[in-house]
Amino acid sequence: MLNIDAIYMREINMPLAHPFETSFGVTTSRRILLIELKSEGLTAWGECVAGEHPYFSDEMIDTAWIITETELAPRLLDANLQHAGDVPDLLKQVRGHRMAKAALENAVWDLESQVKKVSLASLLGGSREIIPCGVSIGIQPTLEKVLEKIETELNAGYQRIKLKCKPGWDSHIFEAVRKRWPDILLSCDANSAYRMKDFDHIASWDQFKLLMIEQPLWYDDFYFHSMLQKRIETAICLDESIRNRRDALAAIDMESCQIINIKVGRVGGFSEAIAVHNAAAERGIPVWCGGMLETGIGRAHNIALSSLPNFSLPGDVSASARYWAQDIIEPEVTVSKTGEIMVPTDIGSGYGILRDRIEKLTVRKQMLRAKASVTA
Ligand code: OSB
Ligand code: MG
Repeated sequence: MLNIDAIYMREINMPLAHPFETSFGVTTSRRILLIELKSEGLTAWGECVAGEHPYFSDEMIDTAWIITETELAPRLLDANLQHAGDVPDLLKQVRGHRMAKAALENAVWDLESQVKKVSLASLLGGSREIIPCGVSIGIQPTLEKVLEKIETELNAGYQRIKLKCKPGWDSHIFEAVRKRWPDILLSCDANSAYRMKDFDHIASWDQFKLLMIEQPLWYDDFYFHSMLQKRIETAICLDESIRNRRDALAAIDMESCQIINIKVGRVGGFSEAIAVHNAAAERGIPVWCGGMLETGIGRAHNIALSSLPNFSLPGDVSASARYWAQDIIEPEVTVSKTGEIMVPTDIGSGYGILRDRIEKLTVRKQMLRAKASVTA
């Protein structure tokens, strides 16, 4: 039913409209691996969210490229797939490389939604018609600049402001923001920049009434986050630590977090993202959809995922124009004055792909075909 005739791998290079700084570094331009599946006249797309460097995760675009080319794509091309949900089983012999796997699996979900003539959101089990949106604001050169950025995003309607933080860029920023906006939904994301010696310091942020503190400690930790959570009132949200459903169960059971950020690439694809979503929902833990500076292809997939019922907090899924001078989809993703994105109801992802523009941005390309496919 889902026979893949060919897989095109492409690297595109796209400069960001604004540099994005986190506790692990600055990104000014993205190198992105796109997956294009060809199946019986249909075309489906996936985006790999692995970064330029292995800083957020141990994957990067170059490892994703080689593992896709040599291990993952051949398995997909040889398979007799009935359902996109069968992809994880097909790829499970390969350990890790979840972002590379997700790009392929998500493209198969896109394909299946086209074959079944339903929206991607409904195929995933989504029910929301609109999704609430927040923004992630990188570390800025000055306090004035961060206040300016927040003002712009609040005026645009965004419902939640998340500030990237690190030692030296934290309390005085939160204090200034809270002084000016006492009541906004405000959170922070440390991307693992703190250690046990910082527990008292982090506890002092309770006064700022943050909605959550995202991934304050080690990227692979549950135990010390649970120790920290016992010491503070503010909810901890885990991002990097949650690789799959079992991690979510462990983190919830150990009380390492009260909120989970779901990134479809980080957990290895839509199947696992849905599993994490469901595990959290059954245990009363709210989730929200994280972002990885995606182009419109990954962004459209994030929107579809965010339509599932337990995505009850505003996500990091925001307008195309915040990232790109021009996106590679049409229409671009826009956010309403009330900080919401309409979930498309059209067949597939609901966005058109600007193929000519992608072609212009392409710096390398590779076509892979099924071994069994015989050309007459
Ligand atoms: O930790 O959420 C993160 C971007 C790159 C890597 C990690 C993260 C982020 C963001 C940006 O916070 C979210 C976005 O796409 O706007
Ligand atoms: Mg994060």
